[in-house]
Amino acid sequence: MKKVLTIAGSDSSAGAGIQADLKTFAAHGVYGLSVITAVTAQNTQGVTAVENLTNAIVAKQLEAIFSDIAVDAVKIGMVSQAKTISVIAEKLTEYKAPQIVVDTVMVSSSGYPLLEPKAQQVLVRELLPLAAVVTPNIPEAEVLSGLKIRSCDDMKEAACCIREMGPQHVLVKGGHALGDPVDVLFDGAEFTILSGKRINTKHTHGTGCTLSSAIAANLAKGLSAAEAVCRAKEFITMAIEHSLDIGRGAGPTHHFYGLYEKSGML
Ligand code: PXL
Repeated sequence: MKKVLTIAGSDSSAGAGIQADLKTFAAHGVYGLSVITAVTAQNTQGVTAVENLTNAIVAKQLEAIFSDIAVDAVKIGMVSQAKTISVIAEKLTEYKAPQIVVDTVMVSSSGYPLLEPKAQQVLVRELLPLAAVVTPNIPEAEVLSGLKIRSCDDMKEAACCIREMGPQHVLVKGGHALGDPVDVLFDGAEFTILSGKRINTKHTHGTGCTLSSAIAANLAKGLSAAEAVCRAKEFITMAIEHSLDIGRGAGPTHHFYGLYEKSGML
């Protein structure tokens, strides 16, 4: 079995973060490993508190995994603090971690800040150069590129600008724009436009986490970046189409709908 590591925060409501990542890995038939960077207290209505773990325990978790297990791909999600980002970049370089997907988590969908302002530069300087794929949404792509994004051409320009920061592939996700969502993938030479149909649901908690984990799982299985991204988009589309009405706010997506359907469990 391929082994895929997520480095991210815990979401007590299990729709996003570590919990979404591990469900995504399980749904892809890869073995999921986790390094927890923070514990968030949250539900479908929002985040009420965040406690970051120490750099020492983050480093120890990474050492425990990499000293023993040959990891095939890594997904990095919420890492709030500058020093923790540096520790992660250092360890991933030391252990020559392959196929790194960076989800540039900045704020929760409910608006709670998940990246300290001064950590942003460190993310750009130390993590983006290690990335096989980076997956900013429109607001994150605007922050990273300094550009205002109003059109597909703007998304392409932002993708070019972010690629200059070192990642091999940039996926700018268009879900925050109005209308049917269009994502733009750039590999330094060609743009791939991935268009989808907007699904009418408020239950989209953890979609970014799920998509980036699905990309990492697909890379671990040996798919090219373009194929990994296309299949991951199909996976998140299925998971949103069958998202769950759990709690009073934005519910989670259904990571196992496809498997449950095939097995006759539904
Ligand atoms: O979707 C971004 C995100 C990532 N990681 C954790 C989160 C969230 C959003 O709530 O809680 C732990």
